[in-house]
Amino acid sequence: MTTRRNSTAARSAPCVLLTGFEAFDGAAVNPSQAIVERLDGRRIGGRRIVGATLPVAFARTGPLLRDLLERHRPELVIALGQAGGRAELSFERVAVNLLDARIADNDGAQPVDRPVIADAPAAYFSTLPVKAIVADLQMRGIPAALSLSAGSYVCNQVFFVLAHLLATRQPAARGGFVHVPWLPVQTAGRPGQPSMALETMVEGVAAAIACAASTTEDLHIAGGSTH
Ligand code: PCA
Repeated sequence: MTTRRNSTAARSAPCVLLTGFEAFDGAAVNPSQAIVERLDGRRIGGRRIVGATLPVAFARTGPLLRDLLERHRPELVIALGQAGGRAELSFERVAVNLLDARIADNDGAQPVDRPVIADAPAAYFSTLPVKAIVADLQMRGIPAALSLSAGSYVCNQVFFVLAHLLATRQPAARGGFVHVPWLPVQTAGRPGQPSMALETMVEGVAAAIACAASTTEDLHIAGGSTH
């Protein structure tokens, strides 16, 4: 009886959906998946974290994301992906309605110059308080930055589909996308390339969730991303 009451309470607690991606482009790991596995099931600021790993596959991510949103009805969604070569946790500001894949996805698909969703707007903004989050992380000593482009590959697709679904079906929920650097092990054969320890990324994403959950108005401070 108690167990049932507890589990019902657990299910009804406000939920944060946290997604990552499987490995792609011949890599053995994807840090975004490792972060999600570490935070799945945790509670942050009274919210239950529900983690999910998405395939790096243009045809499959949209329906999966839609199902996850319908099943969990999250109040907050943070989608993560790897951006090798970046040095900071990058809080993406703009999802663009464009696919232009530099390499094939894990299913062998390589769309070029196609919309993510035909007849949808050209772009959406993140509805996360990105400036407040970046300021909070920097104060904690965690490298964080704003970014104007999530690229035109599967990460941008997920960001755009997420933004479109939230705008059209779940407008009370907020969400956005964060690109994360390579793990140190991924730069072993890439001298001079930046990386970030998994612990630091987990701490940064957890702090970002807490900040987003408690901040409804973003800071109005100069940001001025150059990329
Ligand atoms: N990064 C890729 C797709 C999956 C991932 O982790 C991207 O930036 O589009």
